[in-house]
Amino acid sequence: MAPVAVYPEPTNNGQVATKLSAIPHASGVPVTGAVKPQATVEEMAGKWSDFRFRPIRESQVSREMTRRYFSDLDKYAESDIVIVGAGSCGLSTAYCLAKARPDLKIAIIEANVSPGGGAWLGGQLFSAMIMRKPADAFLREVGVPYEDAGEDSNYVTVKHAALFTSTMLSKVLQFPNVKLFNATSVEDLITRRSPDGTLRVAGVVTNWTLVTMHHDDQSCMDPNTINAPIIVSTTGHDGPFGAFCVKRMVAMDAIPALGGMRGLDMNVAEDAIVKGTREVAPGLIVGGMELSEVDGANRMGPTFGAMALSGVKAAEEALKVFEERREQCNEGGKW
Ligand code: 48N
Repeated sequence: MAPVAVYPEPTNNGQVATKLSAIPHASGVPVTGAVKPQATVEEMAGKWSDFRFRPIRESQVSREMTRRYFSDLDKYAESDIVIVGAGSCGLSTAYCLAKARPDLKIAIIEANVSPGGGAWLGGQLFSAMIMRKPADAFLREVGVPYEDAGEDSNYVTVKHAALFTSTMLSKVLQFPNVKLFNATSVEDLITRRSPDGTLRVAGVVTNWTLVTMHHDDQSCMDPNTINAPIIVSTTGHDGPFGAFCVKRMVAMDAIPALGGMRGLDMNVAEDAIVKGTREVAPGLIVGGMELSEVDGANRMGPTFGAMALSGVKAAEEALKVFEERREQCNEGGKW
């Protein structure tokens, strides 16, 4: 067998050169011949004694992963819209944007390895997710099954919050114009001064979250960047990672001091969050519970309809502003 260092680069689109197909199988029998028809699970049942995976070389796995990741980093280095935070609001924003504008490049930056934010469980770690009507319209749009106590009832119940979040993730990740960069934190914002002196947001500054968490105990670990004319920030209410972008804007004197999330009032909170979702500074749209920190809005506790519909509104605001920005972009078409 040739030394690994001379193994050929895979041809483009990931097809490996035929030479690799001569790698002797673990049993020493070279794997050759035409590709068999697609296997089925039924065929495998009960025949495990001669079961075998197709042979592979570890470098093929490494190259497939790294090639894709770095080509995505290259492609989304200039994005049309960046969504910070893949919680229920960020995911509904991404769904609405990607569906409405398949021509736009949409990057989602999520600090956790697991996207979904606080929407994997209902309140107090209970399973069921409650959404007040008319947010059931969003559930039907995305295809999340729910129980309705009848047309006179004021809410619907998704039997497990994870059913909502996993369905959202499945739909959002299938859009070809969406890229989720999870385990990745927004550590700062790219900003520009407009001629009139106002600060506008023109992208995000990112790093691996594990790096972000260790800036205080390691030597300098510089970040990466993504340029975009519109940032939709949905980083949740205050907490270790919460309300990141608006806190950063206050620190730069770009928006006034935060109002701070107020006490729980479901009826007041959800209307305020949906109606208040907007561009809080040039280039920065805020939705979901991060907005409660900006406006001093009440919290709603364990109802999620406002998160879904705030995402719908955030997408609408982003597309409105995106078209306006097109005129304001510099000669290079860059904001
Ligand atoms: O789920 P969250 O926290 O935020 P939302 O606004 O999508 O949904 C909020 C909702 O879950 C509630 O809090 C409910 C309705 N309760 C209300 C109440 O009264 O208690 O998702 C935010 C996401 C998380 O996944 C974070 O990991 C992520 O944003 N995130 C970040 N990602 C990248 N860079 C950052 N700097 C960052 N900060 C937060």
